[in-house]
Parts: sequence; structure tokens; C-alpha cells
Amino acid sequence: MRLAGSRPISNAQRCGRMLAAILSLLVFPHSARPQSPQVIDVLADHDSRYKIAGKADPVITVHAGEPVTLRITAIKAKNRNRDGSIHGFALLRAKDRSRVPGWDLLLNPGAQEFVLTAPTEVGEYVVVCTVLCGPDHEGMHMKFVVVP
Ligand SMILES: [Cu+2]
Repeated sequence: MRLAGSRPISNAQRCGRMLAAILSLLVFPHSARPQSPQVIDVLADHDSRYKIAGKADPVITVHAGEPVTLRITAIKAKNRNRDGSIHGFALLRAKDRSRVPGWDLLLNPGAQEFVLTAPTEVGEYVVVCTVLCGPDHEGMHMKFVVVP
């Protein structure tokens, strides 16, 4: 692609760019949607740790019942499951460690996306790995908070 500003652009080019911008809005309307789901990026890393960019102590905070898009990149630790999954991502209620339906995910190597609904019950939860991914598997967990 030509660098903008390297030459004066014609009206036809200007028109083309405007059309491209309008088309991108039609094709990708998410940015324009007022109720777009919260996108959460998580790394399930080779050292059996969940990581969130910019957070030393990763915690996921969501609003009760809101739509959530989980984008998880998984990198293999030592072992993989027979089904090929290398980490898990299961949500448990902190008070009794009971599982939250719909939040029991198996992760394959690489990037994957899940469209989920946040629990409707406000409170503290914990994310745990459900794949025996390596020697540090027991330490693979993360805080998860549901706020009103
Ligand atoms: Cu794991």
C-alpha cells in the first residue's frame, strides 16, 4: 500500500478511502454497537500460569449477566490431554468450588475465542486449569470477580 502523504491524493482516492471506512463500519459493526461484549484477553502460558497483559496479579472482573468474549492464547506446558487440549479454563464459585455451567473450557494450542455470559450471581470466583498441564498445574488459577 502507498504511504499516505507521500504524494497529494486525488479526489477519487479520497472518495475511495471514505467508501472503505464506511464499508468497514458495515462489515465490522461491533465498534459502533453500544452493547458490545467485554473482550478479555488471557494468556494460558507454558509455565502453567494465566496472564493478563499489564496485570501482575491477573484478575478478571465482569458485570453480572453481561456478554463476555474471552480471547485466550494457550501455550503448551509439559503435557497435553489425549483430546489435544493443553490447558483448561473452568470457573468455580469461590465459596464452595462448585462449577459454573457453560464455563468449563478446554484450550487448544494457539488463539481461540469463546462467547460467554457472565454469571448472574455477584461474588468471588476462581478460574482453574482442568488439564494436568505440567508440574506447576496446581498453581494455575486466577481470581474472577462478578460485580453488579
Ligand atoms: Cu494448565
